[in-house]
Amino acid sequence: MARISLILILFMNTDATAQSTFVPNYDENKVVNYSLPDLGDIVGEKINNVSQWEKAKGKWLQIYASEMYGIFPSKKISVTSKLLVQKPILNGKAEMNVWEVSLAGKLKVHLIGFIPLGTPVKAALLGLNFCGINTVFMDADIPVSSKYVICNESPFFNNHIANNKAVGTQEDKWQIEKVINAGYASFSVACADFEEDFPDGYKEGVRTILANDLKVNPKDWSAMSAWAWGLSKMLDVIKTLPELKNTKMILHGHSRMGKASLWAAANDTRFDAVIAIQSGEGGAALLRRNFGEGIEPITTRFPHWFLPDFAKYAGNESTLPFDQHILLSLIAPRPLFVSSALDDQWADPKGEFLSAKEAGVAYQLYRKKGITEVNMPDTEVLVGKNVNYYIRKGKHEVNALDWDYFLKFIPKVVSGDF
Ligand code: GTR
Repeated sequence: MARISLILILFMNTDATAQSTFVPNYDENKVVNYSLPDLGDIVGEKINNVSQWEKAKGKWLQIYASEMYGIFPSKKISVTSKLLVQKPILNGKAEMNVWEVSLAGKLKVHLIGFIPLGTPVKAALLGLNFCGINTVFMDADIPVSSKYVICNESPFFNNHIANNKAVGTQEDKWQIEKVINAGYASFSVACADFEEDFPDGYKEGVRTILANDLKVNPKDWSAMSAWAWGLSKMLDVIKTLPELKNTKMILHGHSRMGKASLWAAANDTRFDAVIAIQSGEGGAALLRRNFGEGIEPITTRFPHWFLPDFAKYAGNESTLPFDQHILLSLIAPRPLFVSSALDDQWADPKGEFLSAKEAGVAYQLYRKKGITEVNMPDTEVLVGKNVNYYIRKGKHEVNALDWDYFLKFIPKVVSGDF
């Protein structure tokens, strides 16, 4: 196990900004006993109904903002868009659009949207991508990002900057054709357009450029909040498209983007559902479980993802006012899908399952069912009602099989029939 841990640490540190000496635990017998905060802890009373919970929700959001993710700005700014590319794709089954979106007239981001043609759009998906919009689909007309992106594989990227060859390199993760065939639109934006993913990234991102417009000090929020807030701004644009006005909007995100998606949906109730894929530590997984990644390595390697002060909970997880089942509860009663991968023990699949299961308490307040299974399901068995959970064999990635499961969930989001 020690050797596996060492290999894992070395592997996981490939995109690290600082080295952590942390040794992850992968032994279920060594998980400490913990008790989880109750939904009502924040208001000092037992929550018995939706109106009590709706009041407590605001307080939980505040405490997440002050202790972990930082502020999710609420001040309205101007969001305008200009269409740069519009063309039919996939033999006319869909239309590809690329917009240049201007935030407060100061910061430009690129949003790509694939919209089914000749059929009403059943639902729309939105997700942050890691490496630029041209990586999600193979089409040379998609602008190439000039930002520092997370990918760095040669010959597609040099020093984390994409070149023309990067086009379509992440298309397996997005499965645009599968999504279009199912009747859904798919939108994507690069996290780097809001903040590049390194500690000083905030200096040229929304936190700095829009500090006066949003009336928030850059230090009072984090990269995670910047990405989550960026999703909300993209929703402002999508909501102006006539063919999408009344469709359900489903957020999805993998790993660090899964964390950002959960935080976005907790704050912005216009998102009708969330698919959090292997979101792990700082996402769906319980923070109190000392299994896989912990607060120490995540805050050492990625100090910009959360408020600096969040690091004080490393080794002191029991003093956290919340745990991540509360974050998931903040999404109730909207449908939620938590997905894991067996070889992705770093993200603590069991911690993701237990958190999703515990969030069911909030769903019950709305007379919605969560996960009734006591134990983790076998691989490739979808469990739960309004909260779904699934784990598949294999590694930390999003693949075609994952999408098959997401495409079982989305029709239920559309019909409300769980
Ligand atoms: C890892 C990090 C995880 C996860 C992952 C990813 O290095 O430790 O929390 O976010 O990156 O985003 O792929």
